[in-house]
Amino acid sequence: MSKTHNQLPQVTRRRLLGGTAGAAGLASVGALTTVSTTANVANAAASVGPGDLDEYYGFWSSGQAGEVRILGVPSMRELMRIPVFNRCSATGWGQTNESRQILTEGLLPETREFLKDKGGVFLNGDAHHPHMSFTDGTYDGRYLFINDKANTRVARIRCDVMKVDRIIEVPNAADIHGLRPQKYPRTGYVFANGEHRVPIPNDGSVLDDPQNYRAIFSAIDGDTMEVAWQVMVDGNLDNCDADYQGLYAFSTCYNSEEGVNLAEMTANEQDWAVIFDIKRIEAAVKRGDFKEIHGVPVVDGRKGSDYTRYVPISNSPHGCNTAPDGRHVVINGKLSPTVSVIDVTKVPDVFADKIEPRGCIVAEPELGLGPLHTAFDADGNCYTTLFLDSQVAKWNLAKAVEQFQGKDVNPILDKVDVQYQPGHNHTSMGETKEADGKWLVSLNKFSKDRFINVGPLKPENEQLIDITGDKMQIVHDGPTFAEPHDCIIVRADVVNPRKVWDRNDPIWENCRQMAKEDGVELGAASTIIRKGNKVRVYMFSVAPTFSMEKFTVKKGDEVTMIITNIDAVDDLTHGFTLANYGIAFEIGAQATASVTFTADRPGVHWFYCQWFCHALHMEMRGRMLVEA
Ligand code: RUQ
Ligand code: CUA
Repeated sequence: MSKTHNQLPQVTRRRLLGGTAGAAGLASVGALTTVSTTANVANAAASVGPGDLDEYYGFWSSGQAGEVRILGVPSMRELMRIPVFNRCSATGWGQTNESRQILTEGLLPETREFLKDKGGVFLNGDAHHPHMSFTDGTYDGRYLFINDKANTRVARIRCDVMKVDRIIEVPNAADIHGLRPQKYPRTGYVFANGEHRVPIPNDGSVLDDPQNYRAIFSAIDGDTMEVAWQVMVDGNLDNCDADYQGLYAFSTCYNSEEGVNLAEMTANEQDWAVIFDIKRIEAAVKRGDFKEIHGVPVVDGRKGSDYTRYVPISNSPHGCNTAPDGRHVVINGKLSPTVSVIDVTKVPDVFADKIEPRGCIVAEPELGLGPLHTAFDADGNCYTTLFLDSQVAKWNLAKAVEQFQGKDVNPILDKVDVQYQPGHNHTSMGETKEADGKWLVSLNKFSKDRFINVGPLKPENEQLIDITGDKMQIVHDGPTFAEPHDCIIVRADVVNPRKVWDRNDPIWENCRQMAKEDGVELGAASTIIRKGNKVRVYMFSVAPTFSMEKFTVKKGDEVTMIITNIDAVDDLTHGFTLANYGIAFEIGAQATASVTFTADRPGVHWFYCQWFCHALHMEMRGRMLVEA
């Protein structure tokens, strides 16, 4: 496939669809493949030529790798990595004082205590669900939010600089899985599902008594990154989504049995989806109908409560996806071959007890084996991954509703084989009211024979699918390292990152404070300030030099390096690597970064710039002398 791609003429989608592509271009595409014209157009479109720019930003989670990756769509080129829950050797994430502050300030006191002799920060994360902040039902380009299932955290990425600015540990909950921002009126809340049930408080006093384990649904304020409120539920919590009205949130539950092993967890024929009434919960918090645990109001939303409704769904539903029509929420069956469609206009009647909870289900098409997640186009069609069948099913929502009402119609429009076993999928702008029906990415858990063998650990495979025609057409295979769990595809005009840093950026406020205390000016000072055995070294970098050629400290000093990159040119990043001290970090154009270490190895130690910046980049270095 990729060979064919490389041979394709560089015809962009825009040029092609605009009708200005030469007939010769189309003809030569046709000569390389035997598929339909739609596929030819798609193939050319996916082949964004060298120097051509993508139409979409793709934001990819990386599962157990713990970072976020930016891909261009449709080229599927990896453009950038954003360290989040992981430790990054290139950028110093997890090592600089600024990143360590972000990684630790939102931790619970007991976790900080737990990490005290373990380096102070978690080095791993399990990043599943990246989602952008919304305003009025569509992406607003402010933030990305992502969960960490491994260590119960939620991180926020600033889209102006594509760096994390806040990470919180969510109290009371265990292992955050499903995460979605409120779509309307804005984000607002970030809803986060605690997947695993644990005793509350989890202090070791309750052991083998799963009846006393609880799962917790959290609403985090996306502006302050504080937990606004939580809801205790029955069963566990898997995935979630919000409506387009700002009234309800929805979560799937695959363990209504409240079991603790596989047999127990899958015993019941039916589990459920929980619907949360946001207004009622907010009123309860105002009224004081909650228990404060860990400083957070926790509302009781177990069965029979006023704040939730439990909609029975066949065994172990998984994905939860709100359609861009603003009206339907698709609950994906997983162990059942069906998806269940909730009509949000019927939900008020469920809460008013005018209809049974199942009364809000308006369609339940049988799609195939292992439906996990559903994406949407602009024309009322849905695209559901079938994990066991290794397929994506395209089906029409209106037809599925008609079928549910008893009409003899088949809602399934098309199926395509994917390689192999898809989990999430996502369409361009598909989780917003501006879904445009151009591209679908299928994130497949296995690549098997699709690529040359790289050893026992294989890449996964994300496939780009053109959905502009009646038939879905796979146009690109994209191998990726662990684990391209989920992604979103955002129109490029929505995302407008800066080209260089603002010297006043709040991320290095700690450096500004230090400079103020020491009476020096960041970016202008080349000086050492000593207070006892605490030493602060201020320097700046301008290609291809550091402002200090050498400096001297004493063995045992606690040294803080504070470096400002005063180059103001786009793409002129420097780095600071201190040889044989295990220290390296990025300093972007106009940025300041700092690191603190103990100078316990005497001798001459070179520091050098590890980010290629100039013809004399190799010469961009200096010496730290540590006196014995
Ligand atoms: S869940 S494969 Cu972590 Cu996103 Cu569905
Ligand atoms: Cu500065 Cu390389």
